[in-house]
Amino acid sequence: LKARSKLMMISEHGDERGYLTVIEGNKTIPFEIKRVFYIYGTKEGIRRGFHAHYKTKQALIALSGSCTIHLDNLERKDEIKLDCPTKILILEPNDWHEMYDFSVDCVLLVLASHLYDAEDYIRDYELFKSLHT
Ligand code: T46
Repeated sequence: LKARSKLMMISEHGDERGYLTVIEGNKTIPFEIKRVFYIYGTKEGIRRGFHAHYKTKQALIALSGSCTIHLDNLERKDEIKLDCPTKILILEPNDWHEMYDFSVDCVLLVLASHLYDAEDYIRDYELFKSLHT
């Protein structure tokens, strides 16, 4: 059975000063965090991603603004809107993903389980299908 990407809500610490939200590796999210990157200043109408991974697990959070994530694990397709900093998408490597509908103020934070490795990307949908069927 394929691991399913899932949406999680995490709690926030709020007081009269505002809010603070924390993510701990192997605790809040189910992997150790080896790499952090963020996507911002995305131009209107842009769609990014178009790949799956061999092993990298990721956690996606829209720290500001919003965007939508298209997921496809060949058994099902989902569209997930990330629009608040306490909503986390745990993205499994076996999900083909595309990100779109970025608001101009969107800052998409990504926490990854592995260091960057171009060889970990499956960028050909036909190859993705053949590996997963
Ligand atoms: C993913 C989605 C959610 C690096 O040099 N190191 C890195 O760690 C990353 C993530 C990217 N790059 C370079 C590779 C490209 O020249 O930055 C450039 C843009 O990366 P890419 O075209 O892969 O960006 P997206 O938005 O298509 O995908 C990214 C992640 O790469 C990917 O793992 O799952 O965000």
